[in-house]
Amino acid sequence: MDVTSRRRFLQMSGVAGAGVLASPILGCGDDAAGDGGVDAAPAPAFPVPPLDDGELVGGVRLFRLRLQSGSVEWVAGFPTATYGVNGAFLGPTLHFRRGERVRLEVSNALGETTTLHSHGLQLPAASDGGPYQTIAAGATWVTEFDVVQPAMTAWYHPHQMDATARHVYMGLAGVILVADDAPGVELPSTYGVDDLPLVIQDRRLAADGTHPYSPGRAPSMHDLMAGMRGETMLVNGVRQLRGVVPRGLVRLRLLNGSNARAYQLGFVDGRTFVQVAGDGGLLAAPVTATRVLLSPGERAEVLVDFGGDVAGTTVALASFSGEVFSRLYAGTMGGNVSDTLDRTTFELVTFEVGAAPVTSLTPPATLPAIERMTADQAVRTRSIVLDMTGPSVTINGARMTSLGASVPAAINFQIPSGSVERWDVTNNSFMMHPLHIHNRHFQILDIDGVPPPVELAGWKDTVLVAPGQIVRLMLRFDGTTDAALPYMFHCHILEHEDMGMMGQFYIVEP
Ligand SMILES: [Cu+2]
Repeated sequence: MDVTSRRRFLQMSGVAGAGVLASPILGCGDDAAGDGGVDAAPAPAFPVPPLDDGELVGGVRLFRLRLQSGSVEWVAGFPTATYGVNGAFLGPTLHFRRGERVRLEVSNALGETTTLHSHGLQLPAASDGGPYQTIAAGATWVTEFDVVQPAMTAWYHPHQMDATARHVYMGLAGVILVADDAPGVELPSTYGVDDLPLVIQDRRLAADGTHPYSPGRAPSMHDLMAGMRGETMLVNGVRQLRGVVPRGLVRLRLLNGSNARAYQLGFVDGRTFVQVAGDGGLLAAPVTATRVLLSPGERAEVLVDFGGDVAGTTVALASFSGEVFSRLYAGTMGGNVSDTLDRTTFELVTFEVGAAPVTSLTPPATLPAIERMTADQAVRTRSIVLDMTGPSVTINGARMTSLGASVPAAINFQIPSGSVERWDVTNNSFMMHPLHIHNRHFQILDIDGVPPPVELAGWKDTVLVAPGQIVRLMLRFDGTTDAALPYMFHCHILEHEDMGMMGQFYIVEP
């Protein structure tokens, strides 16, 4: 990165953390090209997290991740205390390749226990990074696993029992790109140029730069029940993110990394885009749309064509939250757990159309078929009821109070490997809950009895369940078995997760 670009990024981001300064913003390795995945960027153009290709050691791709404290000056003159991975806030984009073995060495310099969960990856339970894989202060967690899944956008974040919400809000999160050598669809893939991760988060910043999870402060019971929201929007850790895109096709990897807020994303000029992927990789067909709704934890990949724009044109990506408010929040109680932004439209990113594109790609006309699972494949059915009563958030009436212990009784599903199950998820409460299931991607069978639209019919790991809805999921539990270590499933409103809206399942020998 040249000096001008670096200064420009820092001006835009207000980043003061030494860790961010120390690492290149576009850290593409020389070995990135030619693997069918992400290409090295010819020139920095857009403020994105650094790309981390790891280091091949004895055939294993090693990533060294350091969880550390830092600060970022989002409010001029008032640095906010933050957490980050190899930097002050957020972490590098990890570039995994299908078929490779990956080794994570995660050192914890935070001064408190945490974990690092790979959200959306199919992993042995011991590598999941969930609440059972704690990393004590000063310790290093080392885990290895094979990357077995097709190309997709996943992400990582802590999953520490009772502290996930705070650790993510402080800044611990990052994107994982899984690349795949399989022949097929050609998509923009020059990282930081026409392949851009956008980590969308909101923060409640006071005039002195603090927020409710700052050291010495604590969220209110209302914030815990509603889920922590904020009025300051950050994308890739930057307020009012602005960047230059080529005058051609651009791929946005959208990640809702917020603790509790959903976003109804679209462009303010009404332009269409083509959604090609959801949580678990490519959809069965491209979907031309003007909106994509993402609840916390969900991802979408969309292609935006800036080829018809005059250089210098600016276009904003916004959340048209008011359009979906009445779907996501019901009645007076729903009104109480939402905020002003949930009822309105607000901008997130400004794209400035730059010079000629680096490719002449157009959106794919078709995508590889996805075999749909059918209800009759299920060998058993489970009922998952999401509810909020009084000051508690529950799954099947239970609230996980500490690891493996719940009130009134722990949810511990024993699932024989190879089983196909149907999970009927009912939301009896007045607000949406995004249900996330670790390790296994699922398909939505139907929503209130209606088959899902194409954009929700691909593989997913997180599903928005609106008030009063019944969403039926089809899951196939294969892969590694472990009778001793469970995987988690939980609401991805992180305050709800911390309050115990979480169950566990074991994949056991058949
Ligand atoms: Cu919830």
